[in-house]
Amino acid sequence: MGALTADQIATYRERGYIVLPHVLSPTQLSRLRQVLAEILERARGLTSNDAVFDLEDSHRPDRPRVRRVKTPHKVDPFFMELVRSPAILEPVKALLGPSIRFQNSKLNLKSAGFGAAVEWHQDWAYYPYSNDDVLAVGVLLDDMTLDNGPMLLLPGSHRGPVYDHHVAGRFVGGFDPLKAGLDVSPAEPVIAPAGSISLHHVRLVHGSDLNRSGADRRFLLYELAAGDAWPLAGGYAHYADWDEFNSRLICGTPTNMPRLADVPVRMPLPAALDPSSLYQAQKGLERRSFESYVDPGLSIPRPS
Ligand SMILES: O=C(O)CCC(=O)C(=O)O
Repeated sequence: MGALTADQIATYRERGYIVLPHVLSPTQLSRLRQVLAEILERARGLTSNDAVFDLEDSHRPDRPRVRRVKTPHKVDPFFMELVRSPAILEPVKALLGPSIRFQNSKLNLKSAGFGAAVEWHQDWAYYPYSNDDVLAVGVLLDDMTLDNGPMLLLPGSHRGPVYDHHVAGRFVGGFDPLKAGLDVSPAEPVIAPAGSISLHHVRLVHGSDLNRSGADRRFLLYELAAGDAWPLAGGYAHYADWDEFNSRLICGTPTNMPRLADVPVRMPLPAALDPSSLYQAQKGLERRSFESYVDPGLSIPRPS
């Protein structure tokens, strides 16, 4: 028996995602939280985004508000150790095959009371490949509940079109479902306890609301691709040479024969005005589907 049942694999193919409860051991979960707490210590006093931290718009140096830790795997080796652990890697192999290429990691903090929304998007719009055996693993550091801005996934949308994530011809990393004529009301929230993981297909439409609750919703994401999926665009399409490209394989064997599939592709070009994070790129959207946090200290009227 593999890491996933035939039913789980069929559900992933049909709906575009699965959620596996209680995948991390208590030791892995507490280590992850501890490593994150150590990283966040470094955000004190920051005045603007840097290579590691993406800050909430309401951040102040005396009241640090980090929205995302960018590329946490470059900050602490524990993140690569975790993605290589059988608890995470085996389910991924069951869906993508024996060779897996690591693309990137990111950690969305979505803190209690103000953690920012993520507008509707498809990861595929940011990084198309030669085939779509590409997915994101989400690792829940906290319980994800209905009121702390859970990730919302639109079942089956990974088998549909790639929506236009451009405004006035420029990539903005999100789209307006109203304008696209897409009904997102059937989207389902990931509701699961801390230590669970989600696996969602790269073409699946997803987003998440502002965290209005009193509980943090910290969520680590790993972007992973089948070894024969070739990156077409985005920062990860650039590699120095053969060795550097293959150093990203976390299991399996290198191939120089990309598998080409009949997949819809729209390049994320011209690049977003600020491509430093999804949150910054999505500022280019004409209309937001989710509310933004308004600092009560600044007397700006809340949108109705
Ligand atoms: O944090 C979330 O709810 C969604 C994250 C996501 O889709 C992303 O960061 O690309």
